[in-house]
Amino acid sequence: MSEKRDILTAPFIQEMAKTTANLYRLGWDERNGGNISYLLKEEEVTPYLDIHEVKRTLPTKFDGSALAGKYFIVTGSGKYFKNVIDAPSINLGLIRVTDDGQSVDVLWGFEDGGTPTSELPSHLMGHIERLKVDPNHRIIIHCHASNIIGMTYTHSLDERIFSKTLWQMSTECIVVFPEGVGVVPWMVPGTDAIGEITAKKMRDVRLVIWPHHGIFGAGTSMDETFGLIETAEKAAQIYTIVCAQGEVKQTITDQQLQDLADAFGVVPREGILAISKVTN
Ligand code: 2HA
Ligand code: ZN
Repeated sequence: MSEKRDILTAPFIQEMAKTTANLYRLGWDERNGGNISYLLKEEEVTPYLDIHEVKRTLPTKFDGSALAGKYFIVTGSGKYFKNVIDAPSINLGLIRVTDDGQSVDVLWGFEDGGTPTSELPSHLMGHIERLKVDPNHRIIIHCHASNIIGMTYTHSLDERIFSKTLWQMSTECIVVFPEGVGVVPWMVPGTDAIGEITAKKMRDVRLVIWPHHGIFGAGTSMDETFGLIETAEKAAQIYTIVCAQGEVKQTITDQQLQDLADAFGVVPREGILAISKVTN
């Protein structure tokens, strides 16, 4: 058997460590808040691990068979993002979904006996739905983005109205998430039920807001997914500033939002912009 490389030098571990540190630094993952899962290709794992060596098998409470055999590096339940960079093998774990989809095998990490994030159902169900619409999909990040959470107290939770406000708060938003955001009702986190509704939204959008809790973002790379959340959170921050400053005198108009979408070749989600389409 060939010599294995030190997994702590693996690009995916470095990405997890840097991303959790950045999210912590931004104040979006206090205490054990937030979780990340990153779909890995087998050929990314094999230079570092004997994939036949299963340390533990942990049951999941839902049918993950659509992900059978797939590998993920995930943050641990109850673990603090700020600690990942100093102790990856305790705070992260590399898991593989079993053939029957009822459990996950732990191949590396969670060295203090830990388990995957409490939001594993939402993550795995989200991966299942995103992979159906985007074969390059790989990442799901959940975090407690401060201004997005704030907005869920003061703004309508109608997802079309919410999406439009975010688009209006920063010119780049409609280009970065032309499909808008999804908003689910307030629900108990960590359950299959919130996982199901979040994943269902993810058929159409890559950002799903959990009112009074946080946000889920999905994407093909860590940069793209982080950037997506960052862009929405920045727009929410502008909303906070605008509300604090007082009366709104002007905004980006629906026609200007459509012009932006046209200029960047993206299609805004139907039913948000009030403009009459001119066809040539
Ligand atoms: O992992 O963020 O939603 C802690 C949480 C639960
Ligand atoms: Zn959370």
